[in-house]
Amino acid sequence: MSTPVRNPTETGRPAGGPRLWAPAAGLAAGAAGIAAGELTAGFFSPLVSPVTALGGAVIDAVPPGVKDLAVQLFGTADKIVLVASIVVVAGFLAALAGILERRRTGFGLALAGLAGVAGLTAVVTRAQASPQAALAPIVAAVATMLLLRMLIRRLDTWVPRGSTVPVEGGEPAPLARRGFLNAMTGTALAAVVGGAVTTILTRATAVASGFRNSLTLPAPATPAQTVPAGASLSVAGISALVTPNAEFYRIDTALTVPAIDPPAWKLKVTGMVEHEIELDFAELLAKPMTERHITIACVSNNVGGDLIGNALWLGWPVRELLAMAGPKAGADMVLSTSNDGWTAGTPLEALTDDRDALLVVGMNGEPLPLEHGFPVRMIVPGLYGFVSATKWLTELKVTRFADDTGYWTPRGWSDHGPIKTQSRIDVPRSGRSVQAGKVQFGGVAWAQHRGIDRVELRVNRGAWQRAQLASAISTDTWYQWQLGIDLTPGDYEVQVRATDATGQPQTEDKAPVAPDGATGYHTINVKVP
Ligand SMILES: Nc1nc2c(c(=O)[nH]1)N[C@H]1C(S)=C(S)[C@@H](COP(=O)(O)O)O[C@H]1N2
Ligand SMILES: [Mo]
Repeated sequence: MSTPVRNPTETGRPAGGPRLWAPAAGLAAGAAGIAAGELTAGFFSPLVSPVTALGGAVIDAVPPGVKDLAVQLFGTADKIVLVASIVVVAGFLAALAGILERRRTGFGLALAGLAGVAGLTAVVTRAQASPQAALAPIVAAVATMLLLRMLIRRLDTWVPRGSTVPVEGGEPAPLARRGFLNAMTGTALAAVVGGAVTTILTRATAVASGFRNSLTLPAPATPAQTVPAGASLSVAGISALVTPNAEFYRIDTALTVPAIDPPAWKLKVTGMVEHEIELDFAELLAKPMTERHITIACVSNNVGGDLIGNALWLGWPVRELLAMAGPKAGADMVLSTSNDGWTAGTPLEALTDDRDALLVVGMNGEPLPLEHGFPVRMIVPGLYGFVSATKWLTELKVTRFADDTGYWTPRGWSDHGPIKTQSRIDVPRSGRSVQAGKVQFGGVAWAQHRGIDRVELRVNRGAWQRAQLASAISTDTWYQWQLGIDLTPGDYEVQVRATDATGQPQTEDKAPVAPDGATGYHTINVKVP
């Protein structure tokens, strides 16, 4: 009998604590280790922690179909679901490490080490990673390994109640058991406290909120067009003409909202230019600002969907910055890069022609909200967000479509993304019962940078009936429309179509969102009892 604790007791059970404590020890060690890692990240690299870096790597790696499905299934909760899945997988691996380490010293440690290498790889390959970001996964792995070894050692020397087998080091059995349980409690407590402190600390966003709150926006040199009195129709339940910031849709691949200190912000203009430029935030704010209502839309917006919004944007025209840089002949694209590494490829022409493509600092009279790109984003009238609306903007590279591609293009989306003419019925909601008589229909239609000529509705595939079209703010925004239709009891299918100002009606042909935007008529069903 060389190591008494490893030998069977008289009852035939292996010495040491009950089986179940091994995965529990693994879980506690893993949780405390990850908490230590996240805490380290909170201090040294709030934007890139092991957990969020792994999440980001998953987001970048999953095939486009899956990402689509996830967005549709979970809506904006998809990121929470992703982090939760990472936690579940980590928990499973930690429990496994506990079991392995109990079986054989070093096996569980090896698994923890491997997980640490995965975390380290994810962290150092993130665009926002600073050298010190590598510290967090190392701390997480080392802490997990030390705690795991300590807990399993105590578990090994824990002699079951009533057993007569002597324990290693001669500790009396009850003491050994208490020792293990105390160590477990301590480890679990450390995990909880570490987790809580991290949540408070890594509110780097809270820090950025501070910068944002203390910011005063300059007055526009070119104020927004006045909104015509007839632009807002009084139809209950119709989309507001201007979408409040809190209700504005949000789409991005960022697990953690980049928190950028405006004094540290810089925009670089690089690539095929006569002069490279570096612009800081104070310089940008000093430029003559333009204010414009512009409706932006996501290419992932399904027919009838809500990934679209209209806001009053304040910014400096991109064309003026590009004119200073002097694009070279042959360039046809500007690759804009976000602080988190995301990129969009925009036709150079859309940024140099007379449309007001803006380097935006203000949204609806406030500094940009953090999740909408603070401190600076790009907004380009007429183009879907994935090829133009880069948030947390840091670089504009003048280049060619033949040489560079934006984030989504190799993932199954188009390289160009002009917004397609679309219309939506906001009221009544599909599936609702409405009272017989004149039924009030209302909604929005858009064909950015071309404008809307007319909106029509048809009931049960009958003749198209022209709706009342509200006055436009500009061709770059959506238009409200309304129509009262007499309905007697029955079931109805109602469809809407818009025709843009060039005379082109939207197509009835159904197309999915990928690769360049959904088409087809928004169709709703109403019942008149
Ligand atoms: N940095 C960054 N910018 C981004 C994205 C992103 O994933 N990362 N998504 C784009 C897409 S697809 C859209 S539709 C718009 C959405 O802007 P919003 O979230 O302010 O509505 O942002 C664009 N800008
Ligand atoms: Mo999008």
